[in-house]
Amino acid sequence: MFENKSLNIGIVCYPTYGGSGVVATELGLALANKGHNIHFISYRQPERLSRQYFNNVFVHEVRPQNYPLFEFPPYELTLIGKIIEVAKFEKLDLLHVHYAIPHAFSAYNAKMMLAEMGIHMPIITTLHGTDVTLVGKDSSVAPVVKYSMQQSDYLTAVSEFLKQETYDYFNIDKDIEVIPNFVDFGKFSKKQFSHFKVSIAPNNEKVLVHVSNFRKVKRVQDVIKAFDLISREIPSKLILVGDGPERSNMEALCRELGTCDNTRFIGKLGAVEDILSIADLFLMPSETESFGLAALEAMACECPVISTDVGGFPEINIEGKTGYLTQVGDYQKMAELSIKLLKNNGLLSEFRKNAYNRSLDFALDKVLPLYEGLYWRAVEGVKVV
Ligand code: GMT
Repeated sequence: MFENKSLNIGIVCYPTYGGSGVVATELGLALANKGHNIHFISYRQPERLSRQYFNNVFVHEVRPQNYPLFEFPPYELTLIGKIIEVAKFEKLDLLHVHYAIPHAFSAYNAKMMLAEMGIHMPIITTLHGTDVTLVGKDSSVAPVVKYSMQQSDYLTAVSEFLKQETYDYFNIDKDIEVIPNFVDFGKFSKKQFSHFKVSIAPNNEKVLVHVSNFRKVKRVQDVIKAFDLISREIPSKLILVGDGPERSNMEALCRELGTCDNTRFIGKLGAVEDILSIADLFLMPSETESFGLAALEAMACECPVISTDVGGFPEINIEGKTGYLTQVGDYQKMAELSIKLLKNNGLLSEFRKNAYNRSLDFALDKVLPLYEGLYWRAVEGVKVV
């Protein structure tokens, strides 16, 4: 019905290396590929946009004012101002905000001010995780988060877990649609990198990988402790991708355990898929995880996952098929299961295949129409199937 029409879509997001920032950016690029005009609004150019030029993708930076009076420059105010400017002059049809704090609140205020100017702008808020499960629960912001969610025209969550968690904690009276995160197989698929594998694992050691932003919630210490046990049984290498507040502590732990020679901290590598292509196992011991996009990307590269059994993990990682689910903090179990899998090449190949097949359920071309359908409903007030 609307196949030949394009929309002017505003996307408010964090410009981060992983998580909601990446989902927002990849979604915007996929929509741009389909002919929509995409306007990113963020405090910096989103990481994944710096690689290529797109004719119909625009970035609008939010620069909070600095004034000696402001110990904390008022980001939300500047964001509201920027949303109004972009909506008005770029004739946005809708605004999609990723991560509720403070984006949903700023979007609603902008919407109200635009209404006074006779401009209607529907708002879609996508909840990603810590905006509900961690930061959003803080009593200093919880009422504002709840209010902003209520005021959004449409609310989506990236997993059934997150939807339920939002209802349980915030007790909101609003429909939440689950639209899962997705994987772009054009980018994430197993590539032949034998030269690369040789340089990382010259003696054909097994390669274990972890990717995260090294926040406490990721429990990177469990990866390092599990690897210590695994490497005593199986010749193996550990690659840690990403960076963040816990990085120094984790390097110290490696030194303490004596595993540094077999461990590489490679920082915020852009081409994560290169590392995933040579990985035998992906470890993700998070304390909570609404979805676990990094695990899905590993599975798309035919890499099984051992994760915790919390949050949205069981919705992607199928116990005993695509990997295993362990209790939070049980790094011994994580090590035991890793050893079992890595010692049995037949089982490992079967898990690799299962992981890939499962990841197909989250292919970009399956998920993108769900967002597009929602956009048309928001704009036209009709249901598109
Ligand atoms: O994991 C983080 O700390 C970053 C966070 C974010 O919002 O950027 O990630 C959340 O959103 C991702 C994309 O939807 C999910 O894959 C992550 O599971 C989720 N993180 C948590 O729930 C801890």
